[in-house]
Amino acid sequence: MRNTKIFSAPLFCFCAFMLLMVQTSFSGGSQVFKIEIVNQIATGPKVEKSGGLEVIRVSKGDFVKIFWKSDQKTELHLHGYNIKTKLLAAGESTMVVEAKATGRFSIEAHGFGNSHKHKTLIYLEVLPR
Ligand SMILES: [Cu+2]
Repeated sequence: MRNTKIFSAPLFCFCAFMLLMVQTSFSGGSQVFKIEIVNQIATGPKVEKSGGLEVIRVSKGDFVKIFWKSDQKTELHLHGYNIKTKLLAAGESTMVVEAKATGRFSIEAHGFGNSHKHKTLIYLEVLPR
């Protein structure tokens, strides 16, 4: 019984902190995208085509979750935000972005398989509210 008292205070603090975090990060909308990369081409529902490449379009303040799936091993790099996500062949990964900065940011593959060539796959476009 003594142990429960010791653990309840930090747990309460942690929960209160998480609740605060969730509230602040959800000040915008919550956006979920599922992107599949096949033969080094990224597509998915809810993406738009602009300037020859697909675009993930969100608004400033949005909490963006991108679920990635790829047929080849690669490392994704969201420029500007500088977020990197590793993907295994036939694997899935999640990229989480708090869309604080507006603009168009390229999401590059830093090599596919054993190649190290960089290739822009898709853009993240953050529009002002
Ligand atoms: Cu890069």
